[in-house]
Formats: sequence, structure tokens, C-alpha cells
Amino acid sequence: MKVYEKPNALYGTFERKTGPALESTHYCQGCSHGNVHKMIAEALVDFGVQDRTVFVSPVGCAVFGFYYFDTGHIQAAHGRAPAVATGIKRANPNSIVLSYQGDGDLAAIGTAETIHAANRGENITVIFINNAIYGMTGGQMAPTTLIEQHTTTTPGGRVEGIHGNPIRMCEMISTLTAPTYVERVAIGNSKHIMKARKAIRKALQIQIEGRGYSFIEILSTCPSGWKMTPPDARDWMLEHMTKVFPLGVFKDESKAREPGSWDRVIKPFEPEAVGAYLKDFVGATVADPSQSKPQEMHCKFAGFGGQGILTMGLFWAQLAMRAGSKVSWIPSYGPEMRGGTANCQVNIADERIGTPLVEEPTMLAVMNQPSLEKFEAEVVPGGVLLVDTSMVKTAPTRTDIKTVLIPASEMANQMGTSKVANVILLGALTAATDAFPFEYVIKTLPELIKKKSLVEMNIEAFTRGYQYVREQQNG
Ligand SMILES: Cc1ncc(C[n+]2csc(CCOP(=O)(O)OP(=O)(O)O)c2C)c(N)n1
Repeated sequence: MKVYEKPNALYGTFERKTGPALESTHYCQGCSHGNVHKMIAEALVDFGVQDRTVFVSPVGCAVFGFYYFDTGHIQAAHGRAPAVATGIKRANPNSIVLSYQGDGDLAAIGTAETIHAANRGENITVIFINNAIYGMTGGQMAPTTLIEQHTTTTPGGRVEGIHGNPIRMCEMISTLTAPTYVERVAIGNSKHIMKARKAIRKALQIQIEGRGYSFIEILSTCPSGWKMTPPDARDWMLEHMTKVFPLGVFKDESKAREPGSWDRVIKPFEPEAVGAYLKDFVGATVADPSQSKPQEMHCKFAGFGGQGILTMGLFWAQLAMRAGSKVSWIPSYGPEMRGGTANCQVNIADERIGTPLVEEPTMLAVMNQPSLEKFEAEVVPGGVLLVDTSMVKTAPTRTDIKTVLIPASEMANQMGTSKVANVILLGALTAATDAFPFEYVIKTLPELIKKKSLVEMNIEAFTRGYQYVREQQNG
């Protein structure tokens, strides 16, 4: 005798954060969500993947997926389920990830996420519940609402010239190169339901085998939103929706895809990988870390646009990167090409860096008055403040930090161009912090300068800045 029971991937009773535990779901009578939940749960148990499944639920009627599925669970912001699913899958390639979404979520607010996850061929399974309406919020028009269909926001029926036509997601997605399997099924009669079950299982199997992205659209009923009895809703769906959204397979390349070929794993940037990266893209190698690797530093470089502020920070970060440190560099500048404010933040550390932002700099270099006024207070006690005194007319006020004053812009002008003031400051900074050996910078700087005709001048500028501070230090 066949016993029909709740699959183990659904909880026995549905405990809720508030109110009593329920025996049944919150879905309305005749709603398709329940059928589809059961099919998914059965497949997860049959394939033995329940323990490594992460169900990503949408904003919409399926928002409470976590009350029902005894799996990992994340509830995504409206429309973002495929982006969340991408992150989970890439961070945990062994997980089985379902992006479960309604038509409002998937085809309206989340259209971009949907298309791009499909276009990247993420190895995830997207289950698309198309009930032609926004069910959860009371039956507003969705992108898949049929022409002439009455909803609360199209009380006279959807009109092509005003609201556009129903969007056919399977047709759109199947034009993309990456997706492996795209099928539209329906929760109609038992034959349809068996087909839907088969499609869901196939899609999951494809993911389990690492064969790539699947998209299963399920024509579904919403008797409450449509204001019909469950049998009438089923008949209406079969009669009207299947005309606009024909059932069938739109794309199936599952046989042509090698198992495992669509698993995307992000490998952390290990030092060896960084070395290879530099070799491939910059033609340089990582210097011997024991010689040149700097101490941990959190730096801010600030001034006007056009002063070479961003380049100064970039050079500093690249010097550290080539010496084997982990680094981050992030620019911040106004919309003007010249004359606006510009600053950049550089982190240098042995460990991987969590945030590129520098809120408590251990080193601040300023090339104009507003930057000194704005950032001086941020420097941590004991930190270093480097000031281009040609551009800053008031003296720094802090006494608990090490201040280094240098007329960098005037020194640059004496060399014939104000453009090297930033590199003069880099020289000063190197001497003031002892971050890098002088010889290391002289050897590495030429590799960082794209225009070879400018190398000599920059080496000179760096040396001048370095010597200026060393002379001050030696009294
Ligand atoms: C950012 C944001 N915008 C709008 C809403 C309101 N809202 C909640 S559910 C929903 C649409 C749900 O419809 P659908 O995705 O078709 O799922 P169904 O409820 O029909 O299963 C909307 C617009 C929201 N919660 N968040």
C-alpha cells in the first residue's frame, strides 16, 4: 500500500515565531505554492541533499518558506533572490541552492537579478511561480498579468497600450547562452502536475551534478487574488494562461554540459596567486617579503583633483602589494575633472582586509588646506601627518602625532613641473615611516610608471623628498 505523507524536508508541524504551531501552511486553498513546496521537498529527500540545501525565499506569498522547509534558509530582499543565491552557491559550492520566486519578485523588481544570474549561468535552480498577479499584497497587476485580466490596479483589465504585454520569462531566458535547462510547466491536472514534478527533479539533478543553471516556470493558481473558487482558478489558468505562456521545454543542454563544469568556486587570493597575477598582468614579480614588506598601515591621501592624489595612494599600495602585503585602495573624489576634492584610502596588512575604508588613519598626507581641516582629527595618536606646506598655510594643531612638513609643490616647481609633488611626498613618507627600504622603491617605482620617459624625473622627485626628511631627522 502506498502511503502519502509529508516529505521529511518539510517540518512535521510548522512552528512560528508568533502564535501557535500550525499543521498546515498559510497558503490559501487552491494556491499552487503548497504543491510546489511538496514536490521540491520530496526531491530533496530522494536525492539525499536536504542537509546541504539552502532555500532562498522571496518577498511574496512564499516569504515564509523558512517555516516549512527543514533546510538552510535565507529570505532575500524583494527581487534579490538570484543574487543572494549566487553568493551562497559561490561561497559554498557544495550547497544546493534554490531561488524560489513569484512573478512580481522575479519579473518586476528583480528582472535585472534574474537575467544576470541566468546570463552568468550560476549553478543554481530557479523556481518561478507565475500566478499572473501580486498575490501577497492583494492582487495587483504583475508583469505576467494577461491582457484584459482584471486586477486591483487594472480594474478595467490590462491594456496593452497602457500597461504593456505579459512578459514571457522562459522565452527571454532561453535566448541566453549560459542557461542549461529552461522549461515551463503548470499546476493543472494530474498529468501537468507529474510533468512539473519531473521538471523540478531534473533541474535539481542538473545542479547537483554541476551542470549549471535551470529555470522552471510554473503556471500557478491564485484563487484569492483572482477571486475564484479553486476549481475555477485551475480551469481559468489552463484555458487562458497556457495560451499566452505555452508549456514546454525551451532549452535543454543538460546532456552537452560536463558534470562539474558549471561549478564556480572563488579561490582566495593567496600570495602565490598574487605573484602569478602580477606576472601575467604587470610583468612583475613579488619582491622578497622579508626585505621590503611594510608594517600594517591605514593611510589617507587627500587634496585637490589634479594633484595626483589617487596615483600617490595607488603607488603606495602597489609598493606594498609587490612586497607581499595584502592591500586595498579606494578613491573618493568630486565630479570635477580638475580642482574638486580628491582623496584615497589605502590599507596595508598581513591579513586579508575586511573593509577598504580608513576611518582611523595611522598616516595622513594632505596637499591642501581643506583636507588638513577635515582629516587632521581622524589620525590616531602616535600616527603620522604629512603636510605639503606649499599648499597649506595654517600649522597642524595636533601634538600627539608625528608631523612632517615639506614644501613639496615648491620643490616640484623647482624641478620644472608641479606634477611630481605627489612623488616628492611619497619619498618624504617613506623616510618618515620607514615603510620601505629606499633601494626597494627606487627599483620598483619604474615598474609602476606607465610612461617610461617620466621614470627618471619621478626617481629624482622621490629621492629629493626622501632626502629632505632624512636631513630634518638628522638635525
Ligand atoms: C521593496 C519592496 N517593494 C514592494 C513590496 C511590496 N510587496 C510585497 S510582496 C509583493 C509582490 C508579490 O508578488 P509575487 O512576487 O508575484 O508573489 P506572490 O505573492 O504572488 O506569490 C510586493 C510588491 C515590498 N515588500 N518590498
